[in-house]
Amino acid sequence: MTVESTAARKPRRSAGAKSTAGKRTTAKNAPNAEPELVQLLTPEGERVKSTEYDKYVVGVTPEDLRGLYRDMVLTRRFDAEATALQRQGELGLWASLLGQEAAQIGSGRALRDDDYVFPTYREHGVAWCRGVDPTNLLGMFRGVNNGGWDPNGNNFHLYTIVIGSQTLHATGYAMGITKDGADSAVIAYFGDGASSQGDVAESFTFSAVYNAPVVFFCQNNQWAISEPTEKQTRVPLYQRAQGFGFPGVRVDGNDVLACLAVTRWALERARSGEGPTLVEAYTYRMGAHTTSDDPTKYRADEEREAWEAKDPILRLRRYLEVSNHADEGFFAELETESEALGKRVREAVRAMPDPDHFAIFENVYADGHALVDEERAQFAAYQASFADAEGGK
Ligand SMILES: Cc1ncc(C[n+]2csc(CCOP(=O)(O)OP(=O)(O)O)c2C)c(N)n1
Repeated sequence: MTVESTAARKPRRSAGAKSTAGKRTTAKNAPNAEPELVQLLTPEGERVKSTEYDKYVVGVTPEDLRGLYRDMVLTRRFDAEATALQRQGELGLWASLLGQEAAQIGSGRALRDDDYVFPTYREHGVAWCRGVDPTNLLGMFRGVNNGGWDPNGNNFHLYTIVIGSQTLHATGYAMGITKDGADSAVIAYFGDGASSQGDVAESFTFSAVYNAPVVFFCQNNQWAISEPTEKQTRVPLYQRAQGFGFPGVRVDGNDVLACLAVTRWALERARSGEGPTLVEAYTYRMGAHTTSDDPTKYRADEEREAWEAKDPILRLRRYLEVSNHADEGFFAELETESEALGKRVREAVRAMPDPDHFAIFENVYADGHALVDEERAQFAAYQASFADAEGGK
């Protein structure tokens, strides 16, 4: 059974949301821009028809939808556990994906096993879709491994913190796929802030010129730490693609079904030799940039509250309920599964060794380096300065 549209009545739109079928609005910072938003599920959980993108989700069954919901719920549960573990001193840092579950699960579930993913440091939902065990991600944030998984095991590259650099790696990998004559594709994740990096512009140029099978998936979560998107661009980000010679589209990043459809479309283009696509998933970082950040210093509570009304999990739940695709038993079982995941992750992290504070100085240069030696000595002296505070331990 396939999923029917429940939008026999005219779709309602929430404040700020613009569907492709609806009225165009002009971004206040971009006089000539007319941003459109691909949306298949409204924040109220109503199915919106799309002449262009419905065909990419036509085979999505109620079971598939429950699967997408489960992915998002478990990812959010895992993410909440990781934030708590950082607060308890078990992790050095955590970069929460709260609010971005639909963008990541929708795009992640559009991929084939032989496709290759280049993530940033926030793609926990995509890692989940690729089968990377969540505890492996946490080992890196605890400082006890240098990545924690074999990139080739799941075709999921290591987390990349050098902003935007992975788009170049993705482009090179995609060019290699073409040379191999394969029909797999590459997806590169990056943020709105990264879009200002030269690396991203270079990867757009190369991928366009070489017709590389790569999907640039930009999660515009509105903030690059404390910098708002209007400080990154004068035009909607997806429109940048046009200048490089390939299509760009803005999708409602809190709508998992639309993210699935749009990513499938972009991957299909890549596979069929049509080259790169820029997908701008318009979403919101509901939490802090990382656990080292305090967003109350630079953004208003009302902004977050407005986005909470567009919560990606809530909207799919509403759709599942109204269309009778999931019953109370399903939600209850998922709750139990979520708690079990939290417990498993918690126990696994607590069982991990403490990080070796000096490991950071290793593997920088094969033969060592005077500057690294100096820094190591400085750090040793700094640590020794706490000896008294710890009772001479
Ligand atoms: C090349 C480089 N410059 C600066 C930084 C510091 N930095 C870390 S995250 C970040 C903001 C990234 O914002 P965005 O690309 O929007 O992604 P988000 O964190 O919002 O997901 C910056 C500037 C870095 N890691 N790498």
